[in-house]
Amino acid sequence: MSTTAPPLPPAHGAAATAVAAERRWTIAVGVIIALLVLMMVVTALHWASMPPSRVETIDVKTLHLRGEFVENNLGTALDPDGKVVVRLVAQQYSFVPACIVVPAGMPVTFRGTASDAIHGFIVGRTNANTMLVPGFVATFTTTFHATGEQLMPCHEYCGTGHEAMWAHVQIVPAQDFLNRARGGERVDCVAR
Ligand SMILES: [Cu+2]
Repeated sequence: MSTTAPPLPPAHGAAATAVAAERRWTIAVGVIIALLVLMMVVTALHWASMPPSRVETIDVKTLHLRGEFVENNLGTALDPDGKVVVRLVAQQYSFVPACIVVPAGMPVTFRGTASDAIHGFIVGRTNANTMLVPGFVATFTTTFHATGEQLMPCHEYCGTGHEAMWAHVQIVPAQDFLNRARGGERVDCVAR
């Protein structure tokens, strides 16, 4: 013997309310998806029509063999046109050079790249701050006003040794720097 529960009476009012609510949510979600797709299309078209103005690439595989970032060209140079240029390479888990010398009160251009993973640095509490991405050269120019020593930590997580990845920056009086760099050699403060 089996007992079958009598069918529930059709709840017309409740069902209609549920269907109407579902329809409203369907429309709301559809509008949100359409907006997101529109954002992607507009952004893609904008980037396609206005690519970044200056992207400088470099071959990671030959970084240490030839070109601007060979080891004996790293450090701070006084270029023939009087520009001060710091060239550095970031690698797991150090910066080369590990101690950088810059003059106070003069524009200093940093040119850096990475040889393995994405790194980055910030110099103390100054606005010198960039990412270093393998295959690309990061460049910015800044002026340090106060002399003294600043810490320069890696600020992009780059692996298990990340927290030990530091360099030091010595900001020296401009005349001291010019005296050391005038001969064309690369200046740094790495203990040898
Ligand atoms: Cu790093």
